[in-house]
Amino acid sequence: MSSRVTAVAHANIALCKYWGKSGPLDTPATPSISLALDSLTTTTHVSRIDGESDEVLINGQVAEGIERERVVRYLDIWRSENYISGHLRIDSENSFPMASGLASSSSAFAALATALNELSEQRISQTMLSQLARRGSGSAARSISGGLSSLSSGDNPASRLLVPAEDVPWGMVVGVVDSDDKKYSSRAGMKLAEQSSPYYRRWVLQARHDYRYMLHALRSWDLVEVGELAESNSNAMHGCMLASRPSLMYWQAGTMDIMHSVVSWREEGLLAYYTVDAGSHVAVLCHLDDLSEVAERMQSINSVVRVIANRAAGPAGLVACR
Ligand code: 2P0
Repeated sequence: MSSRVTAVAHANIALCKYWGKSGPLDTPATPSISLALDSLTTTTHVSRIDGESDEVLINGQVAEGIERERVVRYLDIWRSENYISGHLRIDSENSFPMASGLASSSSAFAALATALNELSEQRISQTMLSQLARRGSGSAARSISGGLSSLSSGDNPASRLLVPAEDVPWGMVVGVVDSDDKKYSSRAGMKLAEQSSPYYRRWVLQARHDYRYMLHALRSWDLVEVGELAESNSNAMHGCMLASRPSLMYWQAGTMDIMHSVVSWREEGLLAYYTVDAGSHVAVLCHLDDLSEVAERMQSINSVVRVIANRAAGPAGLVACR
């Protein structure tokens, strides 16, 4: 029986966004499709401890308050299913900024679920593991399978691998802009949008429509079609967010700088398309051959504080057990 397990998972950025959830199993209201990114990783060590409570470390700091609660509540789900027992020490490190719209919870909960699965010795199927990762964070379900993955809406969905990382001819350059931690978590933001945005129902319909077209566009590897759809899907989600009361305005001035720049690069012939999650940073989809060009251009935008170029990443996995 392993007493210490280490797992790694990659964050993913959605081309068709998941925004809206309902019910005790956090069922997604919209189906989504995402790309896992190889430079955005979470490495999580999990070990058994004798203490009275769980210990949670994030990026070398003892986690407190809501951050700790979220992890402990997640461990409680595994304990309530009798997959694990007793208390654990969770030590998690991210290679990139957290709580800022870079999908850190996707890699965090995918790495944690993968480590817990090994520790539990339950031999949980990939489908069930993805469902369990989703209970920690909706987008984490897609980081279990990596590459280009989909997550449907409806009852208790699991992710489905559409295209493995090695077959994806595209990458994403992330432009990090100056911003505080976001005011609304995705969970709180989704609830606010559902309760107050006049466009929420329209967004859900549009997202379902975009998802079907995206699956179709991916079959022909048409970056123009995929990119245009990804951009308009992101804009539609932000339209719904912006119209919430109070407004969910995740964008900063730097976010707008990047979006405008990407549109002008396209006018110059560079195929690049932006997408923005529930935060201020921007991910730009492009051909792998254009990855360095896009990264260089991104670097030259004044409001960009960090540039992270990514190829597609594989599934979550174990790196060590003892
Ligand atoms: C996505 N997002 O499809 C969308 C786009 C944010 C915008 O999934 O509350 O981190 O942790 O379950 O899964 C963010 O939501 O939310 C998300 P929680 P999650 O990637």
